[in-house]
Amino acid sequence: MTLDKNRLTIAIQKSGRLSDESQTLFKLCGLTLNLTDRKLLAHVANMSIDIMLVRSSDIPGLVMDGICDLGIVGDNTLQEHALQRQLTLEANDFNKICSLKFGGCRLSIALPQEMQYHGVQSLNGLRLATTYPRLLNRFAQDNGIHIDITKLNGSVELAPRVGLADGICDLVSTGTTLEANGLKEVEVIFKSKAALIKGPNRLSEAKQATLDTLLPRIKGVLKARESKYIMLHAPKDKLNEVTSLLPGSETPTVLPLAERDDRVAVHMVSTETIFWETMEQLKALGCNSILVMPIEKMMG
Ligand code: PRT
Repeated sequence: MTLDKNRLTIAIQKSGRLSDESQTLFKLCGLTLNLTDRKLLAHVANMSIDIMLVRSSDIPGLVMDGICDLGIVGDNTLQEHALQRQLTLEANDFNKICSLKFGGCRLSIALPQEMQYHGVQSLNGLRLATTYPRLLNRFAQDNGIHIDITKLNGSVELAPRVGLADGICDLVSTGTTLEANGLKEVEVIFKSKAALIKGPNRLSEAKQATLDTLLPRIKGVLKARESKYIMLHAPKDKLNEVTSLLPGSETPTVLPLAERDDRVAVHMVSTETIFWETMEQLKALGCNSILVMPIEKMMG
């Protein structure tokens, strides 16, 4: 299959930490995907979109060079690539359309547990191994220190143990890998999430129309993920107190209950997490049948 100039091309990670979430996002947006392990370009059956399955590290270049119209990639990979291109004076234009709220991690400097650390100056003159030399170098420059950087493409955590470096600068999410390798996190230098990015070129009318349909759907899926639908029965005279316990809620729908003049049914969407404590407070106000439900899609 070759690229069709009227179809929006989106690059996503073929396999790895961002691939499942990217595919799920598109499925929730109603795209019918036919992805198999061997396919590198998949035709979306019900929209004018082609999905290109590639390595995460190739996505910024593909988008910046206009080979793909859009891409989903971690901010870490994107910024590292942009800084590298700045150095080599290559085109590095892109627009971040939106943050996707998955793939969250931080790029951190970590040192062996036993090593003394008294702030950023302790890093001066150290040798650190990393897959992100440009981001680490920017951190060193911003802090007026010198770091001797060793570039590694994988197994970065092993570097101090095998004498390749004094410490590392790598992605961390739970911190388990650092701990398992006898390392402690001392500085967070960059925070990252997956992002939807677009290249510098103006889209054709047909592609722009597809993006105009897709984007509200993506935003709707993201908003729905953060929101909850709440249903409860409340005493009529406590309605204000009940709704004030649910910040971030839209105006509630209040419905009468059969054969009860003193109580009403309340339905609302809350954009904040509803904790058990909030439910207990609602119960203490006299509410019952309190249901908190996930929302699959939202629009408007
Ligand atoms: O596709 P390609 O091979 O080019 O990319 P890749 O090798 O970077 O792929 P992958 O799947 O490892 O990572 C893809 C993206 O996921 C990264 O660029 C980040 O944006 C994001 N991400 C989120 C992470 C992590 N969390 C993460 N924890 N990427 C890597 N890790 C690794 C980290 O390098 C370390 O080895 O997980 C380990 C630490 O995890 P914890 O949970 O023990 O702290």
